[in-house]
Formats: sequence, C-alpha cells, structure tokens
Amino acid sequence: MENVNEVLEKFNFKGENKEVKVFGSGHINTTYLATYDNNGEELKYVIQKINSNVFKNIDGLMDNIFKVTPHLRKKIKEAGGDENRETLHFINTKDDKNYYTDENGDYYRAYVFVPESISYDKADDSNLLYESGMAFGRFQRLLADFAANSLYETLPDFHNTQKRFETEFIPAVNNNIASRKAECEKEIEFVTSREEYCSRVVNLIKENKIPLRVTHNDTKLNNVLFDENSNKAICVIDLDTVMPGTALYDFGDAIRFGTNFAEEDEKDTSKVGINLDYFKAYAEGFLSEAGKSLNQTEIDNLAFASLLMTFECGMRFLTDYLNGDTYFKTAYSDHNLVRARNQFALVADMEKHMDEMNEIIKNIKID
Ligand code: ADP
Ligand code: GN1
Ligand code: MG
Repeated sequence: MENVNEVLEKFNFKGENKEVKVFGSGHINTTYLATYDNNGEELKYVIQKINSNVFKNIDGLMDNIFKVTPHLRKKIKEAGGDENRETLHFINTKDDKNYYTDENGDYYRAYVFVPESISYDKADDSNLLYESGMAFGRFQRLLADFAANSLYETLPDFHNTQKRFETEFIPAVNNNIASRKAECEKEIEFVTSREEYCSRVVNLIKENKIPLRVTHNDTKLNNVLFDENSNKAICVIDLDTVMPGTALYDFGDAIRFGTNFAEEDEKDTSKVGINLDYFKAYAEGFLSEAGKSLNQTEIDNLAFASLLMTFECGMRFLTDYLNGDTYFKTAYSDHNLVRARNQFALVADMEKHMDEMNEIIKNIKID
C-alpha cells in the first residue's frame, strides 16, 4: 500500500494509528481510511492521494477547498446546523501546509471521517434521491454568495460538451492510439449522430440565457455522505471540481448516476434505464432547496441536461477507452467501454422518456 504509513506521520492527527486501508469507489483519487486510538476514543481520518495526472495545479485545487469549506461552515453554523458534520473538515500537515508532497512528487491531503456516515454507489429507495437532491441544492444555495472569481478553475471547460467532442473525442477516434477503434464503431456512431446535443447548453451560456454559478460539477450519489442510521444526507464530498458551472450540470450529472436502474458499469445493458420515480424524487429535493434561485430557462432544461450529462460521460469513457485508459481508474481491460455502453443505453432510454421527464419537472411546485 505504497508508503501510506509514512504519509500518515506527516499530518496533525490525534492519537495512535491502529489501522489503515484502501477505501471508497471514486474513479480519480486513491482514498484511504485510517483509524486512530486517542486515549480510548476511536477517531477516523480519510487520506487521499490526489490524482496529479488529472489535476495539474494542486495549490489552486487545495486553495479552493480551503476557501469553500470555511464559507460553508460559517453558513451552516448561522443556520443552526452542525458545521462539523455538514461540511468536510480538512487537516493540515505538521508543518502547517494544506497538503503533503512525498519524495516521489505524489500529493496527499487529509480530512476527518464523518462518524456514522456512509456513501452509496447505487440507491435502493427514492428517499436517497430526494435527500441527495436536497444536499446538492443546498450546497449550491450556500455558495450563492461566494465570490466565484476567487476560485481557481481546476479543470477548465469540464462540462463544455462541445469542446470535449471536438478536442478530445474526435482526435481520440482519428488517432486511434490504442488500436481499439474497430471494436467500438457502433458506439462512435452513437456519439457522432448526436453531435447536435453538445452545443445546446454551451449556447445557452453564451447567449446569457443561463448564469454561471459556483457549482459542484461532480454530483454522483457517492459524493454525498448519509447518516448510516437515519439515511438523511449529511454533507457533500469530493470538492475537487467546485468551480463556476451551471445548475444544469449539477442536476444532470446526479440524475445520470443516481436514477440508473443499474450501476454505471453494469455489463448487461438490458438492465439499464431511468427510474422515473427516482428522477422525480431527486428533482423535488433539488428544487426545494435551489428552485427559487433558478430562472425559467434553467428549469426548462433540467430534463435535457440529464440526458446531456449522461451523453457527455459516456463520450468521456469512450474517449478514454480509445486513448488506452489514461484518465479513469479501471478494474479490467474493457471497463471504460462497458461504462460507455452503459451510459449510451441510458441516453437511449432517456430519449424515449424525455416528454415524461419534462412533465415531471413542470408539475413540481417551486415555492
Ligand atoms: P474521488 O475523486 O476518487 O471520487 P472522493 O473524495 O469522492 O474521491 O472519495 C472517494 C470515495 O470514498 C467516495 O465516493 C466515498 O465512497 C468514499 N468516501 C470519501 N470520504 C468519505 C467519508 N468521509 N465517509 C464515507 N465515505 C467516504
Ligand atoms: C469521476 O471522482 P469521481 O469518481 O467522483 C469524474 C466525473 C465523472 C465520474 C464518472 C474529476 O468522478 O467527472 O462523471 O467519474 N471526476 C473527474 O463516474 O473527472
Ligand atoms: Mg468521488
């Protein structure tokens, strides 16, 4: 497990280390859970090796997190919430830095594990969707008065679908670096025949029809912590992509992941589809917190954004497959292709249900 024990010693943790193990199911960073004994009291910390292949400016990224989390803490406290539980609490190194660089040039950061919390890779009831919708809606609301221009853009054009199509997907197809193109002709055709989707939200931004806000940009269900006893959402995690974005990205990406009948890498695509009850539950939760701040164009595009974020993610998995798996962590050789096929099956199902999805949004009262 690399040199994680050495890494632990660099941080200001309380007590004596008892155990450390690999943890979580994110596709980007490597996450460890360390248990400490502090004079009989059990304390847990999360340590993450930040993926520096993905994130090029670690100072900028950590600076964002150390700006955003105190803001959230203050707002949560003012509203009478529990600021220690409802936002992440990062720990500095012993020499007072917000991350540690080891001799290999790898970067690590640490935060307190929220006691009695759990995250889900797949929902088993609509309440989890309602709760996560509230959590991300609230997150956006609490950051509405945060100066967006003080944030470093950790991954520029992260959800610019048009740019991803033109500058990443098409070159990946043309270059065919990993010689995998022949086995994904059908999937390539799926994307190219839907190119028109890519510019729709980008154009709404350009035309000033929807505003940029401070958003999370990676609103997967497993980026929300739940109370393991009550299943109430506690807080939003994975803050690496908090930067200016649109409400549509946050809504759409959550629907992509949380409402799929199957997990994101289910191979049997006949199991993939959108659970409309979950869609309704998430929309109700999200709009109960963020609804009042959205304009009509944003509301009118929530259903389409769900399809777009699913399409974009499928295209990113396919791009990575064509490039030889250099971005997302994979567990087996065609993992990214399996993920792409899964996302495209979900896109196709959303296309069938788009009218119902729009109708569900229309019928939600925002007050
Ligand atoms: P990544 O960028 O790799 O997705 P995350 O910050 O999302 O990194 O952490 C990876 C995973 O670890 C999460 O999806 C979640 O499953 C788990 N995780 C992280 N922090 C906690 C925590 N405090 N409590 C429970 N699970 C956590
Ligand atoms: C990655 O880090 P994680 O696993 O929460 C990715 C998201 C994708 C998602 C697909 C920084 O999210 O954009 O939607 O995988 N994060 C980054 O599951 O690229
Ligand atoms: Mg994550």
